[in-house]
Amino acid sequence: MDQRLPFLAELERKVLWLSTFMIHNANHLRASEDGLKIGGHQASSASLSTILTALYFAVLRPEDRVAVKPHASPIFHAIQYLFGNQTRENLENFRGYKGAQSYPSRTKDVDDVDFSTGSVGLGVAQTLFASLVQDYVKAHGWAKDRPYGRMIALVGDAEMDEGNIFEALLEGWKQGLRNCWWIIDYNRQSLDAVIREGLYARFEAIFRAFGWDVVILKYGSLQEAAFKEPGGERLRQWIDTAPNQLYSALTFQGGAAWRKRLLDDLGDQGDMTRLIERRSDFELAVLMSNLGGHDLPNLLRAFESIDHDRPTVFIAYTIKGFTLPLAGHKDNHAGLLTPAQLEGYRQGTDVRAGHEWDRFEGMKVPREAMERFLEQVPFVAKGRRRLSAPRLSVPAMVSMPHQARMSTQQGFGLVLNELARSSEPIVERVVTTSPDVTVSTNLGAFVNRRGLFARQDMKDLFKAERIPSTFAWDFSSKGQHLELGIAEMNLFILLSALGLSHSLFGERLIPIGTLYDPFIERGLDALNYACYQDARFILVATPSGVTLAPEGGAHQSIATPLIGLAQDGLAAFEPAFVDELSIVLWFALDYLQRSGDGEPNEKSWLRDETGGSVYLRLSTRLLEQPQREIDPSLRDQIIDGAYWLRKPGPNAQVVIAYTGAVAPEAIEAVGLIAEDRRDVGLLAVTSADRLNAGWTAAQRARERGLVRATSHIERLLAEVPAHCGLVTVIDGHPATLAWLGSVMGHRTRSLGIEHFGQTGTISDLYRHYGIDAQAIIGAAQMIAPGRPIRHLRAV
Ligand SMILES: Cc1ncc(C[n+]2csc(CCOP(=O)(O)OP(=O)(O)O)c2C)c(N)n1
Ligand SMILES: [Mg+2]
Repeated sequence: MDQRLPFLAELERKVLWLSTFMIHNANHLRASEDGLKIGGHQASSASLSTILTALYFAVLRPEDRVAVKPHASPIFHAIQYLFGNQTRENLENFRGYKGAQSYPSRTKDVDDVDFSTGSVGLGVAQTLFASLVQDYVKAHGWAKDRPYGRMIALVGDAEMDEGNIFEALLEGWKQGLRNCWWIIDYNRQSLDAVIREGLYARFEAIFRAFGWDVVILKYGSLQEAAFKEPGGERLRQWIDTAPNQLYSALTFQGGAAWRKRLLDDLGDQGDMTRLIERRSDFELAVLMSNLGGHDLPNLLRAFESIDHDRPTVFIAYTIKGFTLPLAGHKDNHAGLLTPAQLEGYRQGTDVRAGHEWDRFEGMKVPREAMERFLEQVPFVAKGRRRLSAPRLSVPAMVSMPHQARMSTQQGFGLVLNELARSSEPIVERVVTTSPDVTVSTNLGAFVNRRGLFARQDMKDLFKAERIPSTFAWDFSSKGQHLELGIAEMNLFILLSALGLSHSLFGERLIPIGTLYDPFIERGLDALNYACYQDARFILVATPSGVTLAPEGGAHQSIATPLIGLAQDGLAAFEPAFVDELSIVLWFALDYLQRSGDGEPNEKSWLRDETGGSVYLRLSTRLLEQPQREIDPSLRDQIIDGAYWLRKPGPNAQVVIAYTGAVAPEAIEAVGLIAEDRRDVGLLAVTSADRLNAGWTAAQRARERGLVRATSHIERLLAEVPAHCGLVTVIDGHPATLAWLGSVMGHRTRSLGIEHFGQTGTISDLYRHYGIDAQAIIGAAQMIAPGRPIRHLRAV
């Protein structure tokens, strides 16, 4: 017999108890103070107790990386507690302030979480992309002495409804995915319901179609033994054809119900009846719940017999609420044990009152032996699993593109082309990717120089055939561009995996992803999770707003500047000019590598030492570029979020603040307004996000007693007289800049886009939506009353 089994059986009992008690404690003891029940997913956790026990205490290796189904968080924390990686205080404070998190969290939990989960489907796909990143890192000759890890996801069966999983599957197939395991917790229950009959067969067909190996873990070893008894084959047939609802209901009802039903259906006064009668009610219940996903010997055999790197899915039959009184009940998702049930459970598992949290309490294996076993578990044998990589130095800036008329999108392509030509070490680490918009977002030049990545070389056939093309796209293992199909969810999940490479694989990458700005919303949840996990990347979104005019009304983006403002972990910029863009890109190369302690910068009040990801909202509109030298002070202001393009005089009546591609309209309006209003100012806002963050932080600091704390926008607007009106304008939702009026209390009118869908030229659309020079002048007239502004045309 496998020597590990007695230990694993005890550990499974233990993690089940601890996770159940943890949830009970959070609900009945802690939350009762506030009179609220916070739920806790006891049933979801129990469903994975056997599989997680087998994985963490036997199968996993330190180099493996795991995404644990969100609702198995209590089991995960209990396992880490037994390893000594999680504290008792955190378990007692499960779901509480700074306690163990409701869903495993890389950033908020202390216990070695590889991927944050919570929004179902994302963690699953993340393992697939992490495996592609592992291949990328290895193919480039990095992480040489680190063995290949398996990227493993524990997947809820209802989680498989999420479309992003299928988008990822297709991409994985294209990229030659390997070293990836998905283990489907086939408990046949979702949150609301019991799932459709025969779903496993659909899963099986889908995975096989994408080139995966499929392992179905249906029966446990007790069941397999029973099938060999006389009459056993009929039992197997009964199990195979029993409807999911019935199986769940009988599981919930227990041994006596099983006996009645089986005898009614199968009783033959012969072999079959004897097979049933030989067992007590308890034994019968144990037999019928001994499914493949609850059988340690079978699980170990299944996992440990995989001797190849092909992607493999395990469909493991389990019971939601395994061994608990709420097992199998269709309403059990948020179900909790009653205090009386918990008391019964405590006694049944040999835990003394007052010793509920003790690590070795009630274990049938001697403590020393168990301690030795735990020390030798391969997964924890090498200590800390989370890795790090040194920062790459950012060289002095390459020369800035200088053409008289350029768009920021063009400028981006030119800067990246310059970067691609450079031999600086950091450029080796740049990896670009795009969901089928590489060319239309101007990444083409970079890709021409640096090539596409594939594990196997593939020549550009057009080039070989001497057919002229702007793009020479050879694939090789040294290429630096990852070509993606059109799925923005995949883009963000890949960026998340690339942007965690330093932590997952100990090798730093500088990921740059491009897409059309409106399609950020298509993948927004994945972007949100990427940021939540603290993945580091540069996101370049172009074209944007209504300025992409002839591209089509359906492609216009309105809300993205607000996403930039609100998204935690993402610094958003919308430069108008290419010199600003170059400066921001250079800043981003460094910013995304930072991981300081989060103390705010005393000048900007931004937490710049902490670092984060960067979002650039760009445009295809050609603008006259300013001919100017950028001194260090202007450079800092561009990065901090705003600077005066025209400083308001002491008697200013109007200030125009603009962001992005509407710069010419703002500049024109200021010129025309200036004939009839005094000392007009023009504020260029390069990052509403950072200006706003600095302002909020400075206010908070003052409220805490740092009376001199002043943010960048406060310093800028301090020069504007109190009676002056403010007109803000952006090709995006007006609320992006509307808050500027609250900084010093200036009366403010905010122009922007609230509706979308109209096609036309830029000037048609700016007029239609009210962000042209005339609209700015009209707003100025109203907000800064005085003699009529002559250039305001009567409408
Ligand atoms: C994107 C998203 N939508 C909805 C939810 C709410 N939710 C949490 S669990 C769940 C169903 C879980 O079913 P399954 O994946 O089968 O896991 P089980 O509860 O059976 O363990 C749902 C809908 C969520 N967490 N994420
Ligand atoms: Mg389920």
